[in-house]
Amino acid sequence: MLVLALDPPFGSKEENSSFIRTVEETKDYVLGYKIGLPLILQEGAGVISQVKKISHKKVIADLKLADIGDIMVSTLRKLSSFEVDAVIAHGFIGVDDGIDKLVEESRTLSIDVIIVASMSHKGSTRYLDKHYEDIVQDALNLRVHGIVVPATRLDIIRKTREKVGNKLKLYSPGIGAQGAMPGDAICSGADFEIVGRYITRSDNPGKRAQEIYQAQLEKVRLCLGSQ
Ligand code: BMP
Repeated sequence: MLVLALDPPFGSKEENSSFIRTVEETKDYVLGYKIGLPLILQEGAGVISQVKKISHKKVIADLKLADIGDIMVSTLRKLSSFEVDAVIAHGFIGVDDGIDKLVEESRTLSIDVIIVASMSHKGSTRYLDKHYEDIVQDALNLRVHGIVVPATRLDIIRKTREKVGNKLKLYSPGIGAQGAMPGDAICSGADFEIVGRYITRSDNPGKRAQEIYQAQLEKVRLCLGSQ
């Protein structure tokens, strides 16, 4: 249920740490890792296969792809050499000659595509959320693996789950540093909660990840019990 966003820096200000230690200490509590531009720019793209090798968990490359189809295909091919399991792409760029090409190539390379439908920051309401329903429909039509919906706005998660049934996996960021509580997104219909700084900036990331995992389990037990 927990995906750890590996964004640097690691550890608190007092105690600087490394992504390696964070992965080693958290791998028993997470289902996978999300690696974005900050860590790739810091360590190089080889960090993707390195995290996979240390953790034996799924790795999602979060480059929020938002280009013409051919260029996203070229990026995807490069990422495949680092054994990435999934990539995150923006849905707002549209399907024709865009996401359709990415999805077609992803099938050849056996890489999952996760499409951003709505984001966790406030600004998402200004443009992105106005097209959120169309983006979800595109994701359904393309039969991609999943979409990103915000843990900071649980009504969107509920609405999305109602619409997509079990056809898409829902990934929800916004827990901890952005204010959402562990377990609430899952109780609203998400499959995975993405947590970053609340764990990565802790001096004891393993303990933090375990606490979040336990909090998720408790909350889910309560919400499933009340159904
Ligand atoms: P944190 O828990 O530290 O706020 O990190 C959240 C992670 O999820 C970051 O890696 C961020 O890029 C990502 N994310 C997000 O916060 N909101 C979104 O809508 C989409 C994201 O990918």
